[in-house]
Amino acid sequence: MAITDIEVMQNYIRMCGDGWDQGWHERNGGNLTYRMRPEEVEQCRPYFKDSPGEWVEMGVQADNLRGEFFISTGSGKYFRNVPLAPQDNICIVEINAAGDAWRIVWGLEKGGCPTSEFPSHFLNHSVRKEATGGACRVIYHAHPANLIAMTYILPLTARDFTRALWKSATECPVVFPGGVGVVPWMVPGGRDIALATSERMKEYDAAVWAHHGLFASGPDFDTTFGLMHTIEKAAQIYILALSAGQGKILQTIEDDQLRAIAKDFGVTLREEFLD
Ligand code: 2HA
Ligand code: ZN
Repeated sequence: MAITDIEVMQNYIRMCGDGWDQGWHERNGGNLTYRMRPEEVEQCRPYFKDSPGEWVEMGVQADNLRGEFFISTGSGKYFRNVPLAPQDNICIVEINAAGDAWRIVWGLEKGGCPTSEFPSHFLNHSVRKEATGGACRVIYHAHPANLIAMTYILPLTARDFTRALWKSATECPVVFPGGVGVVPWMVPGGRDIALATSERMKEYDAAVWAHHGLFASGPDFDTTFGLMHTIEKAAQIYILALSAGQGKILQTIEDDQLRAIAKDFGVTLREEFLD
C-alpha cells in the first residue's frame, strides 16, 4: 500500500493525465488543486513527512481555509509527468491556523513548492467554498487553445463570452447556466491576478484569463474536468464555424431557444446575458 493507492490520490493523478491527453498542458502549463475532506487527510496522514517543510506566506489570506489540506501540482512541474512520478510532481500542503501560509507535508520529493498560481487557487477556493456552502473542492487551471483564441476576437466581457459559448453547443446552457467570467490580461502568478480572479469566481464557477487560459471549479474531479472540457469544446466549435464560414454565421441557437433549453432542463440562465 502506498499513498498513491488511496482513491483521492488516484483520481487526482488521473485528472492530470487526462488534461495532458487533451493537449491543455504544454510544458509546465496549468495547475490543479483539491481541498481534501477530513477523512482523506486521515487516510493520507500515515504517509506524511516526519518533519514537514517550513511555513511559507502566500501574500493572501482566507479565514475559511484555516487548517485545510490541499493536493497541488508543483510549480514548474509538468502534468505529463504526474502519472509517471506523482511523488516528484505533486504535493500535499497544510494551511496554517492564520490562513495565510502553507507547508508541504507530502510529495515534491526532489524539491519544489506548490504551483506558482497557488495564491489564485487559494482565493478561488475561499470564494467558491463560501458560494457553494462548502461543496466546491476543485480548482483547475489549463491552457485550452480554442478558448484562448477566442480572447483575441471577442470583447473581453462575461456577457460576450457566455453568449458565444452558450450558442456554440446545445449542452452549454445546461452545464454552465450561470455563464463564465472574464479576467483581462494580467501578469500571472501573483496577488493582483488572484484577487481579480476570485472577484469573478464569487459569481461564476469558471473564469477566462485573456490570452492565457481558463480557471474552472467544481465539487469533484469529474464535474470540474467536465466543465473545462465542455467550455473548450464549445470554443472549438465557435472557432471552427467562424473559420469555415470565413466569419459568416448563417444560423445559431437563438435566445428563445436558450430559454427553452433552460425551461426543459430546469436550470436558471443568467437573464441579463439574454437578449
Ligand atoms: O503553471 O499555467 O499560469 C504554469 C501556469 C501559470
Ligand atoms: Zn497558466
